[in-house]
Amino acid sequence: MKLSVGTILAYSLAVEAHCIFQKVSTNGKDDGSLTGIRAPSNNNPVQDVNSPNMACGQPGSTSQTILNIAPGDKIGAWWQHVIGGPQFPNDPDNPIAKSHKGPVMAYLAKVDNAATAPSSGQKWFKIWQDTFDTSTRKWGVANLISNNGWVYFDFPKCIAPGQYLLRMETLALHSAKSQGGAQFYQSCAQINVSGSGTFAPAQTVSFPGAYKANDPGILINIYGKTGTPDNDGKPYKAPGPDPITC
Ligand SMILES: [Cu+2]
Repeated sequence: MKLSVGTILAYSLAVEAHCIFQKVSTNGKDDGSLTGIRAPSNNNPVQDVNSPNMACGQPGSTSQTILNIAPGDKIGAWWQHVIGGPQFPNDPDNPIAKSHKGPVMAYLAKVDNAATAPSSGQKWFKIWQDTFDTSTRKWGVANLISNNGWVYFDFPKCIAPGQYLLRMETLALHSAKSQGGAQFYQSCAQINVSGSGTFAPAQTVSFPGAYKANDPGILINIYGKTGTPDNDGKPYKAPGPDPITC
């Protein structure tokens, strides 16, 4: 097997260059570090799609806070290399190593009490994703990096009021050509949705369960013919269901 320089570089950079979703903003207002968030305490990815940690990451920080969100709000989710931000001044791997390419996704699960509901056993539906732009050949993660770790999306207007877990996931595919090589980074935010939406998902998925180790969006060589991580400019289908439409 011939390895490209890009592939070798990606493997060697992969060791500690991970990330954690750790903060939400609502309409530009920062909700504070780990406020209303269930986040892992270290930045190691989940690599076993059958792990219970596929839901909200490895158990780490907990919060009693439930964040208030209204349908249509502009939601920000903040990813950094370690809890709190860069690992050290001028950390080149903050918010995540540039070798890491892949989609960023958001899911919701309806719960009775977002502060106490277990992360496992929930019924999830996807509300947003930033996957791969075939025209610019840019991955969702590249947009996260250029926004200093922030990803933004509009909270769907149709979501029904009540409490939810908001699962934010970054999937890094730089080592995904071997089964078990894809890196999943997810945490969950505890939210309360106001308003008068009426959306009820026709289909939901489980974590673990939604993804298979050999899904084409998970077991994939993104380096293509030239050894650059651009999927040869071909469309990329992220794992899991399509995002809902309101
Ligand atoms: Cu990593």
